[in-house]
Amino acid sequence: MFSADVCISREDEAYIFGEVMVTVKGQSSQYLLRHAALQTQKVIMEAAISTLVTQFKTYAGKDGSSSTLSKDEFQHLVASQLPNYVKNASDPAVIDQLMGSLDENNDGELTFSEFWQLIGKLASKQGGFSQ
Ligand SMILES: [Ca+2]
Ligand SMILES: [Ca+2]
Repeated sequence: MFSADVCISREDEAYIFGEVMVTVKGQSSQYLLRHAALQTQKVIMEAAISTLVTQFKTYAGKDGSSSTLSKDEFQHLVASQLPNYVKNASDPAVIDQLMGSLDENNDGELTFSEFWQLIGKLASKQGGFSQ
């Protein structure tokens, strides 16, 4: 038999503090609890945004303008970072078509906001949201 009693003693923005009394086969053990509070959700999202920006800059910095993605840079980013979401990224026709659909001003380079549309589309698809 297993039972657990949780007693919350204090919580702040980042953590919930308390004690957990776990009883297994009549033997009780007490543990101090320090559990990340709801804040965790926000931190995970911030980390995701930071990753997107960092990766964009890394790939955009390889040639030409360091703040935009050339077709080559875009192809490398998609092939290595989004292999399960964008199939056949090694096919130049797939990259041409995808890049064309994102490059709003048709200058052959993707700014972060042009690139961001792809993330939005992939995220909507992943979540099953209508577009
Ligand atoms: Ca570039
Ligand atoms: Ca552009």
